[in-house]
Amino acid sequence: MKVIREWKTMLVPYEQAVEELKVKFKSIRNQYRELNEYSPIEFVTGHVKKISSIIEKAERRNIPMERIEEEMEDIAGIRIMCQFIDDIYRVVELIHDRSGKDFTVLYEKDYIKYPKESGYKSYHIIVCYPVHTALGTQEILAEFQIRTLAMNFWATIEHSLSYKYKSQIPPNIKERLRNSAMAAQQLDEEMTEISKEVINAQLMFEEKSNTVRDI
Ligand code: 0O2
Repeated sequence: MKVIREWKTMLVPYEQAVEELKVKFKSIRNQYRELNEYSPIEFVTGHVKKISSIIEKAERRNIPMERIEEEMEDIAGIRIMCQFIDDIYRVVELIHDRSGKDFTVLYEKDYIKYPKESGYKSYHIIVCYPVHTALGTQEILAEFQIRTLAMNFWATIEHSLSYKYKSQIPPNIKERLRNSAMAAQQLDEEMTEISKEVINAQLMFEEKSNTVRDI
C-alpha cells in the first residue's frame, strides 16, 4: 500500500506532462489567432486525477496497485474544447500529425459516433508522452478528450451529478440526462447549420462586391 508521499512522488511527472501538453495545445490555438485564422481549438484545460479517484478506479477495474501506471490511461487528462463537431475531427488530425514527435498515439475511442450508454460524447485519444525530469525520461500515458462546448457542458454537469449520487443515479434521472445529451447534440447540429449559412452568405456578399468592383 502506497503512503501519501509515494503517491505524490508518482504523480509529479503526470503534473509536468499536463502543464507541458496544455502549453502545446494553447500555442496551436494562439498561432491560428496570430494568423487571423479560425482556430479549431476554443480552449484547453488539464488535470491530474485525484489520488482517491485513482484508487477507486483501480479497485473498480481490478488493476493491481503496482500496474496502475501501465494500465490507467487517464491519470493525466487534457480536455480540448471546440466550437463545432467538425473541429473535433480537425483537432484529431492535428494530433495524428504530431504523433511520433511530441507524443505517440496509442489508440482512440470515438464516443461521438458511438456515444456511451449515459449519453456521454467526446473523442478520446490515448497517448504515450515522454516526460524529461532531473532523474531521466519517463514515458507516461495521457488521455486527450476532445469535445464541443455543448458536450462539455453536458459532461461537466453529469459528472458532478454522478459524483453526488455516488453512481446510483435513479433511472428517471438517467433517462432525463440521456434526453439532455440529445438536446446538446441538436444544439451542436443547429450551430453547425447556422455557421454554414453565415459563411455562405458572407461568400455571396464578397462575390457580389468583387463583381461590382470589376464593372
Ligand atoms: P475524471 O474524474 O473525469 O478524471 P470508466 O471505466 O468508464 O471509468 P475507462 O473505460 O477507463 O473509464 O475510460 P472511458 O470510458 O473512456 O472514460 C474515461 C473518462 O471519460 C472518465 O474519467 C470521464 O472523464 C470521461 N467519461 C467517460 N464516460 C463518461 C460519462 O458517462 N459521463 C461523464 N461525464 N464523463 C465520462 P473518470 O475516470 O470518470 O474520471
